[in-house]
Amino acid sequence: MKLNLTEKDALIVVDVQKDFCPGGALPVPFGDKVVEPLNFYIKVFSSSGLPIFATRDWHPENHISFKKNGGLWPVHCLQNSEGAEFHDNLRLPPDTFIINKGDRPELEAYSGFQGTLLEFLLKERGIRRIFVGGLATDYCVKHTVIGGLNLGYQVFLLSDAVAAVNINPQDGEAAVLEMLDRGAVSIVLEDIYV
Ligand code: VGL
Ligand code: ZN
Repeated sequence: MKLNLTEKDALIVVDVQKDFCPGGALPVPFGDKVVEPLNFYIKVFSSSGLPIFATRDWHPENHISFKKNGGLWPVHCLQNSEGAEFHDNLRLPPDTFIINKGDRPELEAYSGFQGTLLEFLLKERGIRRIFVGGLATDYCVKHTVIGGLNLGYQVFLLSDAVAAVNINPQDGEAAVLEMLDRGAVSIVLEDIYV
């Protein structure tokens, strides 16, 4: 496939944070492997003058998703903690839009659209197609992709720049199939790199 980027396109980098990488509080296996391909996507979008959005999980201590509060997960991505920082090697330009999510204690918010200004900011810029990669395929990437599809965006899944938690071994693959089934299009860097 060969895709030409236009002014209606935006890159969305999902939750590439230290806590989701090896050594972090909720490590995604090989989570750090998305950094290098994402840096290429970032270069392509930024050199084309296209907007880049980076979501980050941004939880308060009393967040509902933590085991101690009845949820599924160990404490992770606490607001302003080191674990909530983006991976050190992720090269986001200074004009990246940072989207905090999961900052309300009672709301899970796997999707970058949930409880954030993401849709407003995309609309404001006339964005119609979003290119989504990051962590994790089976949670926040999946919900952000499906959220975008439900809002009417054309969604491209950056399949060479995602990694899955895989609590069950097939979760990542199942998530990809579900995204494709709902209308997302899977691409790799070579499909847009000129
Ligand atoms: C995520 C589990 C808990 C994610 C966030 O970013 O995919 N997963 N919080
Ligand atoms: Zn979380």
